[in-house]
Amino acid sequence: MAHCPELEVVANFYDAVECERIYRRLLHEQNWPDNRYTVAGRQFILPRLQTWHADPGIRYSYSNNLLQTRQWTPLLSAIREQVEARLNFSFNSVLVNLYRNGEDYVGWHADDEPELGGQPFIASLTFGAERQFEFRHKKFSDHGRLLLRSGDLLVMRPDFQRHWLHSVPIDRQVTEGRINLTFRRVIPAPKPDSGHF
Ligand SMILES: O=C(O)CCC(=O)C(=O)O
Ligand SMILES: [Mn+2]
Repeated sequence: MAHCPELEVVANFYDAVECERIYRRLLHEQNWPDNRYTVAGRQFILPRLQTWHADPGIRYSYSNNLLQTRQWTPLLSAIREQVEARLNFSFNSVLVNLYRNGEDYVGWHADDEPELGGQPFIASLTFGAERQFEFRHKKFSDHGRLLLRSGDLLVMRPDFQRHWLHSVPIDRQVTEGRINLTFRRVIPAPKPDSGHF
C-alpha cells in the first residue's frame, strides 16, 4: 500500500455531535437536483447527487456543464471559514456530493481541470457514513486507500492531482448516506477585454 505524502487527514475536524447536526442540515437544506443529465443529446445518470456553490463570477466547466452554480448557504459559508482558518488558504467554491448509500460512488479521476490552475489545493470534508477513499498513481502501480470517517478533513496537496487518481468505490455493506464537501479555488477566467495588445 503506497504512502502518499500529498495527502493529509485531519481526523475529527468536527466532533460527532457537530457532524450529526451538519449532516442533517445539509441533507435537508440542499434541495438536491435530479441526477439525470443530458450531455450532447445523451442522457446519463450520475451515481450520486451533487450541488456546486461558488463566489460570483466563478465558472468551472466540469460542473457548469452539469450543474447550475448556486450561492453559498449560511452553513456552507460557515464551514468554509473554519476550513480556511485551519488551512490558511482561501477557497471560492465547493462541490457537494451526496452518496445516498453504498451503491453511490465516484469513479477514478483527478481534479485537474485547467480552471483549478497548475497547483490545485483541495480540502475535502466528510459527514455521515464511513467510506473508503482510494488512490492510484497515474504512471506506476502504486495504490492505496484511506478510510474517511465522519468529521475527517482530507487535505489534497497540489501534486496529488498531478500524479494520482482517486475514487470512492461502491461498497454494498454501507446502507447509510454520506455527504462530502470539496472546497476548491477556481482561477477566474481572464475577461475577454482585459487589454492584451
Ligand atoms: O467523496 C469524496 O470523498 C471524494 C469526492 C471527489 O473526489 C470529488 O468530488 O471530486
Ligand atoms: Mn475528486
